[in-house]
Amino acid sequence: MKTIIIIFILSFTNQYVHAEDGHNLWLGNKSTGKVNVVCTQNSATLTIAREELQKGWHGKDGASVVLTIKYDKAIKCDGFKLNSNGVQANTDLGILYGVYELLRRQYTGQSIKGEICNPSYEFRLLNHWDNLDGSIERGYAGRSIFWRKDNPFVVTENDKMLWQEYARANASVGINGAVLDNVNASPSMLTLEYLEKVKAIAEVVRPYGIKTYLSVKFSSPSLIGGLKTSDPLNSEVIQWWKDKVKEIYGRIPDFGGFLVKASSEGQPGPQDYGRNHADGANMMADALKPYGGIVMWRAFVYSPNDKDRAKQAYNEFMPFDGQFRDNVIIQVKNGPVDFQPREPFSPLFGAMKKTSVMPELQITQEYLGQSIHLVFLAPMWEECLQSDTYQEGAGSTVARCTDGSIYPQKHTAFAGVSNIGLDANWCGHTFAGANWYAFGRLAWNNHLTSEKIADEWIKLTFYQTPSEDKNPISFSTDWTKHFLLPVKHMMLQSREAAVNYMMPLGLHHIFAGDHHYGPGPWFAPKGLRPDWTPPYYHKADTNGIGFDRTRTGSDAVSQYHEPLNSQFNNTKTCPEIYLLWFHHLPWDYKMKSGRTFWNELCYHYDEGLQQVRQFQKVWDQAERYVDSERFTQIQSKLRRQCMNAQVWKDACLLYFQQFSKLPIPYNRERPVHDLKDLIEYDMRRP
Ligand code: GCW
Repeated sequence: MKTIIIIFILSFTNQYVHAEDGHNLWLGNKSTGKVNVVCTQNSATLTIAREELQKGWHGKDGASVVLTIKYDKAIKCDGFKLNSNGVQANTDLGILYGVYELLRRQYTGQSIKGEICNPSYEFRLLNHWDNLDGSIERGYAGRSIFWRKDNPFVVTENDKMLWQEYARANASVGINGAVLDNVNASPSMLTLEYLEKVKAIAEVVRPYGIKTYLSVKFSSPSLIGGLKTSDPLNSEVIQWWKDKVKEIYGRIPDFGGFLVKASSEGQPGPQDYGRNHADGANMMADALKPYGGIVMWRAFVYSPNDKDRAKQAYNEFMPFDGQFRDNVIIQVKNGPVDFQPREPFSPLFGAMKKTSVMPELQITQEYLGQSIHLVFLAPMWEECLQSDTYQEGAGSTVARCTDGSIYPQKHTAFAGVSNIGLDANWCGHTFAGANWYAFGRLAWNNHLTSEKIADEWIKLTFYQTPSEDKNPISFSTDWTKHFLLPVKHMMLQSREAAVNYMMPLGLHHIFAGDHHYGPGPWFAPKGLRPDWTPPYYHKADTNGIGFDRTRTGSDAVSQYHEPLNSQFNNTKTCPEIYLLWFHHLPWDYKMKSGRTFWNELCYHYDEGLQQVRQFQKVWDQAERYVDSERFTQIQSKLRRQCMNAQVWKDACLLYFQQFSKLPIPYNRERPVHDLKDLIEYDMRRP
């Protein structure tokens, strides 16, 4: 009887649908046939490659695949050569990446025609802002998968399984490193028991090619080493770091190196001892050098009394160009301020010509709706990577200035602040998984388009091969038309929608204090440092709005190479998306559309809200193609996103209207809230 009921239920279940909590990410697809894997060598990594082919094969049933490790100088690092019947690489890891690419192409219906795929960057890293008590700074998907408060040093089978799944997901998109702890680092990270735990993690993730790295606190020698100082030029301090590094490599022979946030937001650094960034970074680099380790030294620095925070990183780092050791990489956030919904690229890209420079992106959506809002970040990253710096003539994009195409930098790297936690679906929102995926894909190939990445991710994450399907995969017209295309369109619009309803036309950092989830353009408690308050950034008054960074203002424009310097400096040539970043404009300034600036601002806020309402419609129509668990979770998050977008629009327009004193254009929808209520309102409350 039981069997009959089950068969009855199964026969009525939609062919595309099965219960799914999102834990499988983009890797949930089972093979549709058998494959014979030929490989004469053996290693833990090659065993994984073999098993992945068997688990996920979607090629011809009974076909053979040959895995060949043979040196070819056209293949770089862990790159590979792909054929429909085999993968060739210089390393085992190259084979594994080739296998994942082969399976991805089979599954997403892309052709395979004997080509070489080399990674754009040598080091492709997640930065976990995980604290040793298990909390995660700016984490929105549960607690840390690496650290916990109770029984911190016990390693369970469950831990190992999770770390393995984590490593597999990373390897499948080419990520090859993980910084395991917060850049606001605890000195305890370097104590024996924690290092033992790092060793345990490293052992699990190693076969997948993931190297472990640690964020370290600059003052560790005095905090845990018993020294009187942490001065980087002090011989005892130098020796302390050498000994510590030796101790680490004794446990973790393939340890990757250190990430350092120094002299920034209260973190200690070389400047506390009258030294500079190069003194600090080089001292650590020398300790790591004998083992092949690197130092990623962050350029995220700014001071409370700065006239323009956006200028500080450039001002502080440019004088040291050429003075860093060759195993130091300066890690630069994509924009000059701080992971805002939209910023121009950081002027350090391309400007530091004699130093290795790496981009740092934020995958966790600190400033983009956290794990509630559906915002696909690839378009934002693509915008940054494809921005032309003009540093070595036209075509000197951020991508080419950082991946070794233009400058002969010794190391190339790409980092993303992770959005992963203990939530069943890893990232809190199913669509936030797309951002982890996109980060990895762009780290491997910084010329991929957002459209291609979204297309792949949707197919891998949502398409269930109907049981009667024989290979090769063919996506039904129905699924393509009613699911793939509208959902992809929604993803590709989602970042611009967020910019529209949060801070369009160059506005930035007008978030509620501290949590950065909702709007707070008014937020300016007495005594708080000005650069932590929105009025510092929007400068709204009765004359107008925006931060004057022109040559007669803070002159941040001059940190950009011509023709950008002049372009940004002039309101007529400055792209409208950056207008308030570079200019203080009168409310009646004439925009290209013919509208006044105030009216244009109202249009953008309203447009953002309408876009999210449209996303709801797209998603509700997708119901029959998605399992109910993921469908309802996303549906309910979209409802909150709509309510939040309304709050953003009302809060910002009503607040700025106090200065513009102009009506909201009568053909736009009216605010539905009162400003005074919104000032009291905490948008984090569901
Ligand atoms: O954006 C700010 C965040 C901090 C973060 C800092 C950084 C880890 O609000 O939470 O600290 O950037 O990047 O160091």
